[in-house]
Amino acid sequence: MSFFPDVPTIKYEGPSSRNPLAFRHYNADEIIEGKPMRDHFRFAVAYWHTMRGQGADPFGPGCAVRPWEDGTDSVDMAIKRVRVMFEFLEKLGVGFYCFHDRDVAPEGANLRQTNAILDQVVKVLKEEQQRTGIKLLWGTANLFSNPRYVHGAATSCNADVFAYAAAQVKKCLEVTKELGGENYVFWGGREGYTTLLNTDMKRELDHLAKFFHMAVDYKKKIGFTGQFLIEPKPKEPTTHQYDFDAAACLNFLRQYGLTDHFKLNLETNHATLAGHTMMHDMIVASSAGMLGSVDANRGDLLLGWDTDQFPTDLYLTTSIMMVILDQGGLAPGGLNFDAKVRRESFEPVDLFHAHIGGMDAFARGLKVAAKIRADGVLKDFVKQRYASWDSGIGAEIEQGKVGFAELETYMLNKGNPDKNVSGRQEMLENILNGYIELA
Ligand code: XLS
Ligand code: NI
Ligand code: NI
Repeated sequence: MSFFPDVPTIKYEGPSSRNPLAFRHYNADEIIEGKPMRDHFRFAVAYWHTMRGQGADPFGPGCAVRPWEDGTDSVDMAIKRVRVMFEFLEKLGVGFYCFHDRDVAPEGANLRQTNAILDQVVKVLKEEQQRTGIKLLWGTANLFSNPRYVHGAATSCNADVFAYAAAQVKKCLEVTKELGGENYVFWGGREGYTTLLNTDMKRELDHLAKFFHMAVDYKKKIGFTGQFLIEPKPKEPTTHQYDFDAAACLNFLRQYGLTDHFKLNLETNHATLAGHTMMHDMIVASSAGMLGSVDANRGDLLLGWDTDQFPTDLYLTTSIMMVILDQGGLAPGGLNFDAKVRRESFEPVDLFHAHIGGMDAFARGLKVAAKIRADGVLKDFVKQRYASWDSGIGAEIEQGKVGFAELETYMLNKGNPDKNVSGRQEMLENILNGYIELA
């Protein structure tokens, strides 16, 4: 039985294809920089958007047409949805998926029942993974939907809620391990505040760090070897989220002695909500050796919230792939489409169009980035721009051989600095455009 009877397996047909249900650029086996495309990206589909997103917004309910849904949140429905998800993944040719515990299985009346239900669904997930060879990129616990998390989870003012969250993450770690998950993500759902008038920020941050240390201990205890990832986001649902951006997360991890155990999972729309470009946050993380994985999406510059759109912008995908290639890849991380179709795109086939577009845009971004790297144009320009640091006084500064007094003597003798040269931004943008035109 097929849940997408009208959709064939999506194939690569090349740039001239006009078939909307084909890849024009994503060619999984094509070798770029010595590696097949599929291994550069490690694409994943997000269970919460693709299987659970119904298109609700604050002005109306979801109106997505999903013929396989029976309108219930039953365990049977959860199991059926697993089959739908894996048919979708297979037809799309994507090798990974990601989930929250609550996306895949409903809650029971108490923690014990909830865990038992999760186990039932995990059995089916495992079966489908074995049947298809599709893998779990990362698991995560939903610590934000249930009303118990109204004040946060690890940063709640209610110690019992912290305890419940710990138990939930414990179970989710076990399940992620059971499914061979390659990473585990902590996105701080409601870990933040809406007003400082009722908030003890220092205490909440101490608790958050304590929670992470407990997770590290438990990970060791059960021998889970996946990479832990923190996902920054500056706001939404809270006014201020503690894991604001890459820099704030790195500072937090350093302050609390957690850097050896975590890397970052960066999401485009979160970076832009923080007032950064994705490339900015990626370079912050990557240059600290802390870029672990990417939630691939984009925002809408006209809207101030997390619109989670599919990434189709070639400048965006090119910049992301430049950083990924520069750091030698993302594995064990990957590119997870934390993205949803628009409310108006309510048919099942739209889920395919959306992912195809994202994958094609990344394929082009990869080709452009690889070509720019091979030609060395930007690298050579940057190298030349900093040439004054390669010898003479610049090298002495970098090597720590001189201080203020020596620099004063140097400048008193020289009189004035060497002339500055142009940054050539427009020329570089033109060069980039030239590469994008060719891709
Ligand atoms: C929400 C986050 C979330 C995480 C997983 O904005 O992006 O979807 O990726 O909890
Ligand atoms: Ni995300
Ligand atoms: Ni998001």
